[in-house]
Amino acid sequence: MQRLAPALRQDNVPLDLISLIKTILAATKEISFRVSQADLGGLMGSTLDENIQGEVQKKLDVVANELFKDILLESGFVKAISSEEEDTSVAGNAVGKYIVSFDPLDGSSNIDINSLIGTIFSIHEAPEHMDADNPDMFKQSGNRQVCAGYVLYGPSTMLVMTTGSGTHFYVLDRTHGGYLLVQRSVRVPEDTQEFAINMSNQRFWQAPMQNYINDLLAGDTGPRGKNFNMRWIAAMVGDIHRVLCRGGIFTYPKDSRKAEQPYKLRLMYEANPMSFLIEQAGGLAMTSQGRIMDIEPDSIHQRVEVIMGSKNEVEACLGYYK
Ligand code: AFP
Repeated sequence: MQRLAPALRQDNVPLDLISLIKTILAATKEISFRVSQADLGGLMGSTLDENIQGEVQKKLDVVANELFKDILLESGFVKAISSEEEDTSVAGNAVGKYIVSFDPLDGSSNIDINSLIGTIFSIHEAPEHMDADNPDMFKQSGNRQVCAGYVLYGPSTMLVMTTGSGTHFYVLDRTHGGYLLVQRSVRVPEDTQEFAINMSNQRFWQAPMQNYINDLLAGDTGPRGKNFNMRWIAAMVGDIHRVLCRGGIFTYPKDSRKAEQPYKLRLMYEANPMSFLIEQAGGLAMTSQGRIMDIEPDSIHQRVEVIMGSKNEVEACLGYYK
């Protein structure tokens, strides 16, 4: 099995980007170890603080965020970072070539139940004309990502990453301490009979999503003429990993629970990196209005509607919005 750096060189990834990716992965190995220690490391449970998103922070959220921040800012490769757990971007090396957005631990509500969690990251080139402390550097569309990926801290620790030459799977090999390539150019099946949505919010969705899900639930006697299965992991990393492995549609639609916040998922830390991975694997990553990666962001913590996965099923869902 191929090691990470040769696999990246095969895709013509520049050497400085390979070094940055290896820096990010060093942090994920440490987090993977801490996650595996669970209560033994005293890191279960919540802090008394809320993050900028208004969510109570788990102790592991804070530890993972600090680890990422320190290792990236000390690396010299990075002009600034932005994190789901930080109020605004944090400046690094004034002449660093890249900026990194990350969700240090996605699926925080799964931490205390020893269930799936992961780290999501997205890399853009840093605009040379902006100062390192200018958060506007991060207002770049997903189309301009040079790398995106996640690390899933599951029964095995897996890295799923793209640099624009397909989406590849790697597994952390604890015997030599590095990630090994296990599947190159993963493809999302175009058709599926599996959907992922938080059904408890059904009454808050817009009519098109209500109608689409009702038709899936009607099964083989309904308009879709086939039965659908449902899965919900409550961690986007887990749900998207399943979609990449065997197809499916994952959606977090617009809802009316909070008028001032109609969307749940974050563009920079969740939607854009997952869109890059899904599209590079032949799937679609959309809102009901267009491609997610075409969105020109207006703030670093922006939230967005998400409908992504198997191509034909995403198109079927979008048909309800026409
Ligand atoms: P946290 O990491 O902040 O817990 O959120 C996880 C997440 O943003 C995403 O990964 C899940 O798909 C979604 O929230 C789950 O949300 P529900 O609370 O609706 O299950």
